[in-house]
Amino acid sequence: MLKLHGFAQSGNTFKVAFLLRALELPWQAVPMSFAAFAAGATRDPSWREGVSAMGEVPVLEEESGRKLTQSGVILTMLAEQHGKFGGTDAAEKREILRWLFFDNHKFTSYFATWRFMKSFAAKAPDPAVAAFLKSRIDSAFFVVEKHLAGRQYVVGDALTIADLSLSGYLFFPADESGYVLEERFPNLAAWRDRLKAAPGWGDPYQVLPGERIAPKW
Ligand SMILES: N[C@@H](CCC(=O)N[C@@H](CS)C(=O)NCC(=O)O)C(=O)O
Repeated sequence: MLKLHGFAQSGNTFKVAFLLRALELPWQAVPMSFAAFAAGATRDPSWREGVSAMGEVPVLEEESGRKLTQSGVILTMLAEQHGKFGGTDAAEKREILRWLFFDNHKFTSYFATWRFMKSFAAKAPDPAVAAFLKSRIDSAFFVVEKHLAGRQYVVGDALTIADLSLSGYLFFPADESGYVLEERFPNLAAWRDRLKAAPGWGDPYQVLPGERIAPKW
C-alpha cells in the first residue's frame, strides 16, 4: 500500500492526499506530529537520510520502499500512472506544469510561510516580514483570481492536479491565515467551494492525522 508521510497542518501533504482519495487508491498516512515538525524533525540528519534528503513532507512511499518528494512531482506521477486529472493533451499537460510551478514558487510558498508565522511560530510575526509576505500573497492571489474569471477549473474544462495543487492551503480555517477569500478574491473563493464537491475532497483536519492547533498570533 502507498504511504504518505506528513501531517494535518501541511497543505502540501493535503494536495497529495486529495489526489489519492480522488483516484480511490488505498493508502495510509505515516504521521509526523506537528509538535515534532515544529521542533525540527525534518532537519534531523537521520530523518533526512532515511526519508527525505530535501527535508520536507509530503513524502510518498511506494510498496517497494522508494520514496518520492515534491508534491508537484508526486501529483504528476500519480496522474500519469492512472490516466486521470493530468490533462487531455500535450498542451494541457504543459499548462498544468506551468501552474504547478507558479503554485510552488509563489502561490503556496508565500501563503504557507505566512500562515505558519501567524498561527504556529513561537514568536509573533515581525510586522515588516508580514507586510512583505502579504504583498507577495496578494499579488499571486490576484493572478489566479483573474485567471479564474469565467472558468470552472484552472486548466481546461475538468478537474486537474493544477486545481489540487493551487487549492491545497485554501481549505484551512481562515483564522489561521487571516485571509477571508470572499472579501477580496471572489473567484478564488467560489472555485475553492466548488472543489469541495470534487471526488476525494475532505476537510484536511479529517483526512490527515493530527489535531487542529489554535492560531497563536
Ligand atoms: N515544494 C514542496 C514544499 C514542501 C514543504 O515546504 N513542506 C513543508 C511542510 S508543508 C516542510 O516540510 N517544510 C520543512 C522545512 O522547510 O524545513 C512540495 O510541494 O512538496
